[in-house]
Amino acid sequence: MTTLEQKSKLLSRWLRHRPDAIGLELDKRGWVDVAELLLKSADAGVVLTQDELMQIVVENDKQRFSLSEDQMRIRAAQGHSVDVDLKLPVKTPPPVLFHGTVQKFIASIRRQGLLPGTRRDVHLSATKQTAAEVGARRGTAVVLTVETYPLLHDGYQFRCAENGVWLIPDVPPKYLRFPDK
Ligand code: HQG
Repeated sequence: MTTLEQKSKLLSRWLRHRPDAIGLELDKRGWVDVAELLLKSADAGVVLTQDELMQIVVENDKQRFSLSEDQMRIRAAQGHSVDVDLKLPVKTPPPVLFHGTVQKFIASIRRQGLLPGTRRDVHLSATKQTAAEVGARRGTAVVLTVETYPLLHDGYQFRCAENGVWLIPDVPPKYLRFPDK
């Protein structure tokens, strides 16, 4: 049996990275029809009811999924590797944001700055705590500080996903503050 948590992880995978795994096509803003998603999921052997889907959307710890206003379509709020443009509005960030990572990436980040890797954007967190949790997925977290004013001053644009994750295409090293030790 597939648990609700497993179904939620599959949804993340399909809506961010591998829609093709169940024959889905995201539109250019990342949306799919809920009805089509439920059908294709069942065809792929994962029975997901409308109620379960709504429960996943509402209860998801990081609010990873967004529903359209009419609730007919769903998309991942952020974290895509597939080519979508969510058209999130540009937004002024708080003066300081944080990025959680691990020591083994630090030398490379000092050289290249923060790069999005396989995702479409670099993810920044509004609190140190959240950044520490993001870093801790990979080991002992190292939290970098990003002063946003110099980036804004130099023309960088920030967007904020519906779940509060801040997105920026990249952050060159000169805008990053590394922990002392
Ligand atoms: C690192 C999770 C070497 C970067 C989280 C990170 C987040 C570099 C990794 C969301 C680098 C990319 C995103 C450079 C960045 N050289 N390494 N120049 N620039 N990195 O998973 O930010 O559970 O794509 O520090 O909570 O860790 O999936 O990004 O360690 O919100 O919903 O390269 O994923 O949310 O890793 O995490 P990721 P992330 P979900």
